[in-house]
Amino acid sequence: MLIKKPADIKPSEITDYHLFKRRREFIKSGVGLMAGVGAASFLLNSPAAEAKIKFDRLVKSSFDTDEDLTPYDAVTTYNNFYEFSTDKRGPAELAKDFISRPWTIKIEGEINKPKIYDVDELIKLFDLEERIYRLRCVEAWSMVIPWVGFPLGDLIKRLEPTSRAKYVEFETLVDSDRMPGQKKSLFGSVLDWPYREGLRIDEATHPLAILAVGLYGEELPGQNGAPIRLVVPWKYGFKSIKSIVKIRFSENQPLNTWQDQAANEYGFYANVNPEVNHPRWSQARERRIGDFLKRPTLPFNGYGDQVASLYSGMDLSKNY
Ligand SMILES: Nc1nc2c(c(=O)[nH]1)N[C@H]1C(S)=C(S)[C@@H](COP(=O)(O)O)O[C@H]1N2
Ligand SMILES: [Mo]
Repeated sequence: MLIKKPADIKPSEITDYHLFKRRREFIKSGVGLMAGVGAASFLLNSPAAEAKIKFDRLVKSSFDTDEDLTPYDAVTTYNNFYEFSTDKRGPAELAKDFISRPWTIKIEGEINKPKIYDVDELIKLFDLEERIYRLRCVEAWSMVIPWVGFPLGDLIKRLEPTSRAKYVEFETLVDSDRMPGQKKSLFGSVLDWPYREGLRIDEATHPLAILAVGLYGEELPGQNGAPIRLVVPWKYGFKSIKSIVKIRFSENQPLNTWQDQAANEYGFYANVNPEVNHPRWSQARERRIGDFLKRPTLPFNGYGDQVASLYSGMDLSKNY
């Protein structure tokens, strides 16, 4: 992967390059030979036929870990994504052809600049970085993933939150035709859709929190939350909500899906805490996907130096 320093790359250059690559691959696939398809228009045309976007020129983040990466195949075939399946092997099959364009994200609430963004417009606005983060799931497994994304805080700054903006809420798409796990069965719904998550505003603006649009230098596969998802590396994976269509700024603490589902098992904060057990299993150890032996789980998933100060004075065994 060709990595340039931030100073070497103008945002406009990155954008044009993305669109160019996308168009070129689209044409290469043969479908684009229908002639005269411009970069902008083909984005709206037959998205399923498009080749994957590749992000070749990425600013390298300073937050990386040097741990071994979890192989691409593992990252993209062992997933939690209840909109598709409750089986960890299910989303890879059921979401692989997920159509993620066109895609808009409605941003509203306690901000001076409410707006509906097209996801490609967001990709154009911010310098994308490659960031290697751990994602640790509540079910006691973890992965090390090279995400492609931009700091959520950079977007928040642009939206100009009001003084009443204490929390940020996120929602996933509801569309049972495209997300078959949302269909009702005889037993009702698996979850109360839309899937929702929330962060306190200081957590949301912490430089570690990103909106990811890719992994391993390519656009996000459907099963990993295409086209845009949250990655909050110091929290359990369930905080990292996928396929986001709405972001709302609010004064009151929002209810998140898992809290709503089982308040005794999942709290609002969801900081990785090896000392607080999940009621049904221990949180003390985890299996890095691909490893045979489990390893001890670190507080804040190993990001304590960066984020512990956000919670000073809070009893994290109560605010779990
Ligand atoms: N919309 C939505 N987002 C979601 C989930 C989900 O079911 N639906 N699962 C969460 C959980 S529990 C985990 S562990 C991570 C898994 O992310 P991955 O499949 O990319 O590893 O996604 C999180 N984001
Ligand atoms: Mo999870």
